[in-house]
Amino acid sequence: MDMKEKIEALKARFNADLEAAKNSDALEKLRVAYLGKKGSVTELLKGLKDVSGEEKRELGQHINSLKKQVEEQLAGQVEKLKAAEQDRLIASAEQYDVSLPIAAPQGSYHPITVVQRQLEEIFSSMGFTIEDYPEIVTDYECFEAVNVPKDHPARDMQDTFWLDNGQLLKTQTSAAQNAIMRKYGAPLRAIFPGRCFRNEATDASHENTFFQMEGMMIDKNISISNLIYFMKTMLSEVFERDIQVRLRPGFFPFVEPGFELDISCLICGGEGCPTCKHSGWLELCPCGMIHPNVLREGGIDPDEYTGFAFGLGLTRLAMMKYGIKDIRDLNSGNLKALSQFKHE
Ligand code: FA5
Repeated sequence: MDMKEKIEALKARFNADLEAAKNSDALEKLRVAYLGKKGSVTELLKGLKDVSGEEKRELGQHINSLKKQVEEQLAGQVEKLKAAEQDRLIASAEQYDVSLPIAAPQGSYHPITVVQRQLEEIFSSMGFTIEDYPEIVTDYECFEAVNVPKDHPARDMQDTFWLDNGQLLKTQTSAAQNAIMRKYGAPLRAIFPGRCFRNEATDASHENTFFQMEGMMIDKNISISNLIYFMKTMLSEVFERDIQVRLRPGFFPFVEPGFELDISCLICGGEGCPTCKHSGWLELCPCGMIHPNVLREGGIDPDEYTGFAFGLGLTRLAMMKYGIKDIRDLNSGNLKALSQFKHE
């Protein structure tokens, strides 16, 4: 067989081989068999060295055009296979309708959030601003600025969690009083809800992590009557009914005089239960007239201004409003318990 016949035979064989190659592995083998170092086309080109003159030029052209044809056909076939593979993947992909409505269960706000928002609305309608404050504070903010010097026995009532740098997790929202007085000066009306932390032995009404909402009103001639009016308005709006309240003397170093405002336990109707420690009453909102030392430390002249402050137990208020018997359910993250209190 002369060279020309060999070229034609190779062409025919390649076409048949290409027809038979059904995947990319087979195509790669074909490429090596024809165009590789020892491939058939490469061998033909090598054979040209034994041919001379005009015939060499003519055969060279034939072999090169065969080489080009092999390269192009192989590349074309690779593309075809890729497209077919894509079509196959698309056809086998899971089909879904993006316009279908999703029937996922709807969540709801936590009972404490609901009560907090309700209180924020009540107090902002009475001209109070709503303030945010950090949970990690200094000893000065939490105690000294509110008339609880180092070594004061009142500190024993509020053991907390201390950081290595001397800061602490705030035990009471009163920790923000000083900064807010310094921020606004007098007159001022502000509420500041926040999470508080105490090293507590937990029970049905005590958690180590709970919410309070502090409020302050400072102006000329503010008296206990103003305090009682705001407390009554707030409670009647929250509970949307008459509830029994009692005010008794209470000691807090940052108020003088100080009171404990208790509400009749709504879990047992005042009969006595574990939530109210069988007393029929629940401590809800300590309050009082701001101590002159606290006003002075906040940059406000106590001879010119007076004010009241209160520290509402927001978590306990939520318990009373929704009849939650055990405070520990609120932080449990237990959806079975919490989803009973569905709210928009
Ligand atoms: C205080 O924290 C004062 N800072 C409140 C205050 C502010 C008084 C301004 C006067 C003027 P007390 O430790 O009693 O006070 O806490 C206030 C309320 O927070 C309590 O009545 C109670 O409702 C709630 N509370 C306190 N400790 C816990 C606890 N461990 N778990 C749940 N609620 C708590």
